[in-house]
Amino acid sequence: GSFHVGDYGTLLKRFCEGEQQCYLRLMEDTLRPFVPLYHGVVQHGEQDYNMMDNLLTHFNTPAIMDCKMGSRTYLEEELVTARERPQPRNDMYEKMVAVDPEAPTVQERAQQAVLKTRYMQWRETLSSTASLGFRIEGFRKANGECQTNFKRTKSREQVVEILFQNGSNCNVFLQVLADFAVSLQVVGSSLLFVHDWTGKTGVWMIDFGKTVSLPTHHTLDHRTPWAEGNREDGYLWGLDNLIDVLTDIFGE
Ligand code: 4IP
Ligand code: MN
Repeated sequence: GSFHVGDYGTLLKRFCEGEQQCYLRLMEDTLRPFVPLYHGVVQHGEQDYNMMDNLLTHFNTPAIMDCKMGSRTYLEEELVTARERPQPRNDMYEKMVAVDPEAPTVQERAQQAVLKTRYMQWRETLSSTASLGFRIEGFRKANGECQTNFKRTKSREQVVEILFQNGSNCNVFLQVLADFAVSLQVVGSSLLFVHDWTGKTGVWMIDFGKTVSLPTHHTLDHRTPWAEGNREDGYLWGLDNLIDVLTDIFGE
């Protein structure tokens, strides 16, 4: 895989330059408390890794949930590339038909391949990414049982059901979530929810491979719907909806 548990409570993640740049910036940002601390690049064999805190270190058999945030899960640059040098992918076609054999178009079927951006957009509309601005990617229960089959979890009711089943303690996250503020284009990033039986809890932003600085003077409100060129990521819209759903379940 792309992760290794490192020494002294660290985690090694396969090097990605964009992610390194993002972490370096985050370490100087008001968002610092909400991300794993970054410790630089280390080499292992031939491979470079970004080293960061392992968020699970101080938990005792934790329950974990990963919510991918935002209304868009790929970069606008990937759309440009897909138009200029399209590279249809068979692996993504296979992943698509495994979920819905009817999903590919006639042309995609003939090629047995789909463009990555098409696959990503399909995943967005199949799940709650397009309708709520976040989706549940997976969770691990305290007993070790993992569930990642949420590709079709789309409606608010379905999301509520899963959060309710899993989220014995999601209520404690409400305040932390409400304190968030975001100053980057945040694409494909997740919120990691962790809690354990001792009552310890945490929520962190993770996975910054597609989080990039904006061009000078370009700002986002993270709520305006995305249209090509505006770079909006729907992060705060999704966060609003997530907080809203959790408040419905656990708020007074
Ligand atoms: C995955 O699709 C996720 O969208 C990955 O995004 C994405 O990686 C993969 O693209 C894509 O195949 P499934 O979740 O449906 O399997 P993330 O890393 O945000 O989870 P990147 O980061 O590269 O967009 P490929 O190109 O790595 O296969
Ligand atoms: Mn990624």
